[in-house]
Amino acid sequence: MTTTTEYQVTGMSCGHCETAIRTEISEIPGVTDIDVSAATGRLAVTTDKPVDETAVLAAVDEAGYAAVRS
Ligand SMILES: [Cu+2]
Repeated sequence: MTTTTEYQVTGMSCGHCETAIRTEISEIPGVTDIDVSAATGRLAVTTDKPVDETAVLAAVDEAGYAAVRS
């Protein structure tokens, strides 16, 4: 079973931002899909097991952006 959680990211402006976030999120165990848009700030993370929300937020922070659960 997969679960998708959505977040709102601030600070993204282009495709490089999307890639930076995608790279960090993909390192979280259990992540199977990532949908991120600099245009809308929307980040959707699909996982095949329960994933700590704080791990996602920390990964976004690591990439240099800020996110909140939406
Ligand atoms: Cu950018």
